[in-house]
Amino acid sequence: MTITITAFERSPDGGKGLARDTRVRWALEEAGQPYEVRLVSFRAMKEAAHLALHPFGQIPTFEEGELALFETGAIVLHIAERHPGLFPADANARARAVMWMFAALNTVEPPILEIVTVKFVEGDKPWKAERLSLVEDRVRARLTPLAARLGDAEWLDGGFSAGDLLMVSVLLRLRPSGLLNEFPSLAAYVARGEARPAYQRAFAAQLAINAAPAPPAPLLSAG
Ligand SMILES: N[C@@H](CCC(=O)N[C@@H](CS)C(=O)NCC(=O)O)C(=O)O
Repeated sequence: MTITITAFERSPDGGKGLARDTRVRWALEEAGQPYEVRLVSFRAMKEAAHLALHPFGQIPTFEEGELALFETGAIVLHIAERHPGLFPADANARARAVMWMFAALNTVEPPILEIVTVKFVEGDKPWKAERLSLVEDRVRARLTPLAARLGDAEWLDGGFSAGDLLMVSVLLRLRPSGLLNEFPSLAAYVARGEARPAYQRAFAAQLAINAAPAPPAPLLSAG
């Protein structure tokens, strides 16, 4: 059955791979599953056809036969459960991989997203610098124990898993802030994730769309 995901017609990040379709592409590449992509504009994301798939009008979505999913974590979990490559065989190790998926999305990502909010939504506020400093400290408070737990290990719990896929994806969002470089072991962990051939294929696929020249603006009628 064909797998179809949705992605931005043109990602606001210009192809840095930070839009969440990259996480789903990466999971599908790790699992060796071919997929098709339906590109959606910001306007189309809020229209009925897309809202039927995603009640919040966002990307990514995942369709396979009768099944339609939204929420990146649920999509990656589904792919990991159905195909080899993202979950260990041992049931307890699998439960820990799921734990790291939740930790990435639920505990580490929220303060990281706050940095994006301060910079791009609240950038004109007089208190921006003060709030940014507070939020950056909240991020450090997550990265310090994460780095301690990772230690010298290659991945969070034995072999690479869907937990690492989401944790690396979440940490990648920090790169523009420079905060990741304060934690060299985490920066190296992210680099290991990015070096995986499956990540490289996922990144290249989204870049091919987002780095392509923009279509010409429609000509206005002179009449
Ligand atoms: N919790 C959702 C978040 C989805 C999300 O924020 N998607 C962004 C792109 S990465 C989006 O569609 N933004 C446009 C919008 O919210 O209008 C998930 O993990 O899938």
